Amino acid sequence: MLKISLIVITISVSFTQTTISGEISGFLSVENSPYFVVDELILAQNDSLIIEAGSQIIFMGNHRIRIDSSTVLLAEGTAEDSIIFTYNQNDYEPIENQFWGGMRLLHSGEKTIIFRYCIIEYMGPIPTGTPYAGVLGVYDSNIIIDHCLIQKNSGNSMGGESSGVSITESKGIITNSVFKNNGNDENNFDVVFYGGAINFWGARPGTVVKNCLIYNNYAGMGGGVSIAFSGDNVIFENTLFAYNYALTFAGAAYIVFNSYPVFNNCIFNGNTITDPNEYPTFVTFYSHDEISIGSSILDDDNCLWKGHLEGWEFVPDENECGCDCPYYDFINVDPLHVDVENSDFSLQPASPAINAGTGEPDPDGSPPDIGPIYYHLTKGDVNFDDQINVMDIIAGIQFILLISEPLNSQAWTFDTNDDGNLNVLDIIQIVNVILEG
Ligand SMILES: [Ca+2]
Ligand SMILES: [Ca+2]
Ligand SMILES: [Ca+2]
Repeated sequence: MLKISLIVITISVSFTQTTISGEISGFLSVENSPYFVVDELILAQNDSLIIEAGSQIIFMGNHRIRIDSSTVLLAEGTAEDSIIFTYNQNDYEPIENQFWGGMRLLHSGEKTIIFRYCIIEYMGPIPTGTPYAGVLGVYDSNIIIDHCLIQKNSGNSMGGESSGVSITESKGIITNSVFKNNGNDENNFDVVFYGGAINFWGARPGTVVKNCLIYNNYAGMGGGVSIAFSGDNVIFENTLFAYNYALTFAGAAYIVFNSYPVFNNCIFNGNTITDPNEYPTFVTFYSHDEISIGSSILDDDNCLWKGHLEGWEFVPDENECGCDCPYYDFINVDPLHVDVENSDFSLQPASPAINAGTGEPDPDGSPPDIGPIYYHLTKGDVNFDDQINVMDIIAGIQFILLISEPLNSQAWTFDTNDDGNLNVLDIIQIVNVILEG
């Protein structure tokens, strides 16, 4: 049952806009976009709603989307044509009751809800105590979030869950996505309690966050993410946590109640808490349980605390703070991003993250980089100027004569015969490349 009314307004050129509300299913075409949402949208049981690439869903007030009981929701944009969920920025001042109310995505059954190439932004505060909060509040469902930008969503008051995505008793596959400025207080709304970008509560097996950037998000605990009652079901791969901040504990990740997440090839940079004088040791992580960090980078300001609960009391049993964290396989250095001021988290050629990860090779054939944005290397181009010439040979000779130490990136680019040694054979290879022109 599709209840839409079509309004065609003519000014100097004609364009289409569509008003939607109430029970909805079927297909939202780009032709009839933008869609102005004037009341709550409810997706019918066992039905489907498919949104075409390029469509815009614009909320005209604090309305929400609710789906329940084996409904299929597919919002699959493309790299060229995103699907946008936002509030009406043209006609409204961004005041509290004119942001929208997010999506409550419940009981997908065997089906999977998909958001691909979507921009999902400007959810406003929703009533305190709303279950499964967050702009994507997922409960008892399967969801895929891929190539999405989830930004500038606010939360409800203290006691609520994430501003971004809440994965509750659900399986979430979250890849290639950016979470930024969720839960921060630019609009002076209250801070959410857990997980500024993502809150996991009883995550199901197979939940993964891969190749994502999570930065400038804010929450009471776990400015980036919060994980509870999830066992070892949550795995983070090649994900960046940067400049997230929390009111009390854990700028990057707040991990409690039988949760043992895995972080592999991840970067933690500049995460903090609002008042480090009060809780100076819970800057990056707060964890009751054993967590696993492999081949990752933490900057100097990050601290890791672990402990266990006795009743409700946190009892620290290991303090690995500052620069010396022997229990984990991470490098305590500056990851050397290109321009953090302007949120450019790509790597400089000297970054220690290059070729320092574990797993499958990067697309250039080099060992995997740590973090979500790999640095492309070319064999023989030792000085990264996109040319192979005598300057690369000169750089290589310095390594052979031990005049200078090669960077991670140079150790691979100069080793042109891939034998793991840097010597005259590599120079011969480079000379051949130059002579072949
Ligand atoms: Ca690499
Ligand atoms: Ca070069
Ligand atoms: Ca070699």
